[in-house]
Amino acid sequence: MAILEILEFPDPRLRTKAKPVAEVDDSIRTLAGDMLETMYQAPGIGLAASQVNVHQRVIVVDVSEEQDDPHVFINPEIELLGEEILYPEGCLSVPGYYEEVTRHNHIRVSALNTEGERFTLEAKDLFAICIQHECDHLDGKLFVDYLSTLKRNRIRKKLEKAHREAG
Ligand code: GNR
Ligand code: NI
Repeated sequence: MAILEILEFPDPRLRTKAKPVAEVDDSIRTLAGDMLETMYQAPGIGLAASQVNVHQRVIVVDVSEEQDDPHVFINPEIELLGEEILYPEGCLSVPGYYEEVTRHNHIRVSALNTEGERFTLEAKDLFAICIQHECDHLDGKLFVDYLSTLKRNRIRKKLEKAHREAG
């Protein structure tokens, strides 16, 4: 297992559109395991491969309090159900900022598991919100894209300054 480096906004690599996984093999299983370890140690409730500079369609999510309910979704496809809700989101690639974003409170996800088998599940509330957030990453989209240009630019400038000062 390994802790992977998380890219931070406005790194242009976060804008890469991830490619579908062609075959679920040991390299993908290792990636998923490393992503879970990286997510837990951050700590976060989700992580997309895009955030660790791997542009393949893999996400991991665990919204449990005890960090004992890991989910891996490979080539996820989501169907939006339920109603729109506002929820304050954060992102490991936008550290220190939380802003309200509109999401659906209920979704259906179809994906491959780490054995390469397709499965479907329904997710609600924070689990649903997190999966939508992670799927956005795979398309190069960040929660700050839903904010006003003014707010996004303020966050960008603060993070650029923090990155300069961190060397
Ligand atoms: O840890 C995270 N918390 C979070 C809170 C509200 C909505 C979405 C998230 S996902 C985020 C981890 C992350 O950046 N995943 O891409
Ligand atoms: Ni994120």
